[in-house]
Amino acid sequence: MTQDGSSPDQASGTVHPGPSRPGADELVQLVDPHGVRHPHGHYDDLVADVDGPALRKLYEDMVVVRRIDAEATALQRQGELALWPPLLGQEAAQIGSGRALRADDFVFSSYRENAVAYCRGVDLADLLRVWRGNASSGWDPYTVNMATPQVIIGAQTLHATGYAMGILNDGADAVAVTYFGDGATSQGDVNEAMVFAASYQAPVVFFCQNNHWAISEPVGLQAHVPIARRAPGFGIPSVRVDGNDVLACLAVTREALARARSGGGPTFIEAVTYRMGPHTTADDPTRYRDANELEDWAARDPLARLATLLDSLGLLDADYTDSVKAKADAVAAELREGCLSMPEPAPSDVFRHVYSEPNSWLDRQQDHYERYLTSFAQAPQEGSR
Ligand SMILES: Cc1ncc(C[n+]2csc(CCOP(=O)(O)OP(=O)(O)O)c2C)c(N)n1
Repeated sequence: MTQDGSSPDQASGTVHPGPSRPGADELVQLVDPHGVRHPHGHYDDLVADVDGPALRKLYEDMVVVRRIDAEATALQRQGELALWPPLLGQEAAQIGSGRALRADDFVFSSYRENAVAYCRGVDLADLLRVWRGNASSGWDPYTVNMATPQVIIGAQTLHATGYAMGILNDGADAVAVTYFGDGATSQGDVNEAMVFAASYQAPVVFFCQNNHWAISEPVGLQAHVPIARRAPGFGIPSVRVDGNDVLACLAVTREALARARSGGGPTFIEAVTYRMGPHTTADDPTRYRDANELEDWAARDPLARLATLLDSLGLLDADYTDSVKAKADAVAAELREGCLSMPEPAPSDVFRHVYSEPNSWLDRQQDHYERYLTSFAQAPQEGSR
């Protein structure tokens, strides 16, 4: 028997589930791509409290974060941001998991989890600060319990595991949650993080958004079996979930958090979703991606399916959709205003926040740099002689 009560099959490398837990290959789905809700023997209980108003709130969240994404993309196209990593298509994975978290849990994400940041209450302008080149980092992690975006692929999984080991030492019942992509699972860091998480039974949730592409590399190149199958090899129970089904993502994340809080250790979640936009605004996916594939996934759009479900429940009336649109427009306007009114940093600000305490070596560099900049003001202007 393994730690989660399942029996390992050495020949295939898979872990067969115990009687009540789904296996690593089952794609947990509560709402299908046509917006039809299906009963699930194990996961229904975990979302039994999600009534009509709660479903509407999840829909509103997804509409708002899609609008944030569109506005930030527009700002980049207008030259106001240097770069933007769109989350289009991944709203359900991020809102479903993000809304499962408690305020004292701590998130360690990569650069695409802007919807998770929205759930944590990150200030809208702070979402853009780093992409505008205005600051080397976005926000104070301790005010929202979310580290600033990690660009080094997979590094944040180690930070999360270390933080989770700290939670154990403190005797607290918070959980560290780390987000990363399918490509990141090829990194040593992610595998090392899983070894430590399993060894210490650390309260950490590994949330992998399998969006099918690591820039131009398709997931099949690196993963010949479902990614969720890897974690049991480290002794970590795993689950595959339909990443475009917000309710299912909420359910599996709640289960993983409950396991971690009650001393059950780490869980690996593979949310099977799709990046409908480019990797970043600097990328052109038409150079490597088949248009038919995009069309197939657009038919599984996470927002459209929840809208269909709400409609079938009589919860998608015009008053409601108008109010959701008004909220999304207001958030987008606030985002734009926050971006355009950001004070420009001074050149010497690049030396701030490098060390937490004064550092004479850095002070000397700053002094040299300031004298260098002053030299331009003192240099004779061309044509003045
Ligand atoms: C350690 C490291 N290697 C390479 C890169 C360059 N890089 C940036 S994004 C990316 C692909 C990441 O794909 P995935 O983990 O699937 O996440 P996604 O961007 O699809 O959300 C790579 C290789 C990097 N940032 N860090």
